[in-house]
Amino acid sequence: MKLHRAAMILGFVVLGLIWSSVANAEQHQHALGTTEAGANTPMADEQPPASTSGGSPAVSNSNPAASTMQMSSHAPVVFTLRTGIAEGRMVFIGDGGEIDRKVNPTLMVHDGETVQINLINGEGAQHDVVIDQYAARSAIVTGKNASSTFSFVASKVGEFDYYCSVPGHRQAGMQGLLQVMPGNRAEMGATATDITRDPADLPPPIGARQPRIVRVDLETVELKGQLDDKTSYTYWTFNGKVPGPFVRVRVGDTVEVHLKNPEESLMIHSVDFHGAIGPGGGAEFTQTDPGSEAVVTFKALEPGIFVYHCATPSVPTHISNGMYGLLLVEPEGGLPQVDREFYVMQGEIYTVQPFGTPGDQELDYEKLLDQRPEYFLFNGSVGALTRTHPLYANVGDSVRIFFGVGGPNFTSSFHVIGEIFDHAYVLGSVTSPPLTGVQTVSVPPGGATIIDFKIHRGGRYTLVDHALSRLERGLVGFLDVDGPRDDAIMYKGPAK
Ligand SMILES: [Cu+2]
Repeated sequence: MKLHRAAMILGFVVLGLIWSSVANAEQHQHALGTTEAGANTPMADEQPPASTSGGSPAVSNSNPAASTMQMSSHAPVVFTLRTGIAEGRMVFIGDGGEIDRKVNPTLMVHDGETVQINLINGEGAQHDVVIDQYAARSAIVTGKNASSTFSFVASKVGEFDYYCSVPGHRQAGMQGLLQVMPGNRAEMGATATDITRDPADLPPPIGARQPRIVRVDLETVELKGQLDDKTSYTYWTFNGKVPGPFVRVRVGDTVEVHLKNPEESLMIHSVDFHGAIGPGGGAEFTQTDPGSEAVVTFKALEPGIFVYHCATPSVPTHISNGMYGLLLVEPEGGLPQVDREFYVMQGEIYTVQPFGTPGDQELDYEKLLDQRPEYFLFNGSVGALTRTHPLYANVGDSVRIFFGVGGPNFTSSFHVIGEIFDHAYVLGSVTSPPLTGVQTVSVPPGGATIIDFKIHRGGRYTLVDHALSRLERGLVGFLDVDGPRDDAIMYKGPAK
């Protein structure tokens, strides 16, 4: 009996591993597909650019990304950047096509397209071009007219910096934007908005300062948002994103909350701060009609990480639709410093149609009452933390995740595959010492935690709720770590 159960559990773990390696392979194609031609070798200096603007490049055949991706039938989108001086600054200058002669041009592509960037050295100093979030980079071009070409698949929607990584050059002006737009070129015009909160979107630590009055502006925005690639849903949000803004104060602060409900709203909304002491956590004073605004002020008496949410009946409907966020009340002096902080929240969505159905979806109130969600989500949508906003870090970084559950109903068994939490502030308490060496933390709906860990090696780490069936309903995130992928802690093969 016991053995049978163990076998079942093992089966699940193996399935999970298979899944994550499949996901890994899929998501790593852009990294593996990053190819470099031309180079910093003296020989390459004498070669002409692999391809100047616009022409059909020869590299696509040798590009593993192009041969394996579904977009392989499409020719890559080619940009040529020439290094140079403009207005006394070091810059990239567009060469040919729509970016011709533009200084640090914005490179606009669509999700899933293969992007090829040619770099030509225009004045002779050493340069390269790097896009961190795609782990994509050219070789360093040394000497005038030296060139390098690389390509990658634009598999993440958003705006990403490209820049020269030679020390000082980015600061001197060698920086521009790669803009990856959702949808492919042919079928644009979807009206759904990206409602996902970037997990890197949170205010910096407060640290040591005196208590003061902090104003918080919340707007209750109802909007049609992208639930999945081809699926939209009418979200109710704080400030247009899920979760709502990360509110950061210190113990002793006076928090003045302005809750504005726009004219266009259909519903009354409110806010209940779990970090506030008083009627309804503020909800009694903030029930707000469309077109009105309410103000409530509370003293942040207790440090900790706290959920806030809309508390207008039916409350689970408002929460499920996206109305939740985190409030961090820092203890005096702040939390121990880390290199990077992230903001992640988990929630459920209950649609009439099954998970994965394309088109505009509606709330199924029966399923909500029965606690039978179709979607489990990090930061509001399927792919929020894999396709749109994966977490990024470098080897050696210490990473902190503020993790909360909006719910409304399901406890999360939060886990990062391949890591152990060095510290876990269980149940969101920062006045008790954190636990050390924790694999998985249990976070209830309306609860939150803080975990941190140091990263020893590069690669991809996967954020999950270890109730892994939920992974098949959208609940997964990636932490991509740049840096060496091997160390003495784990390696393939026998002990050395
Ligand atoms: Cu509401």
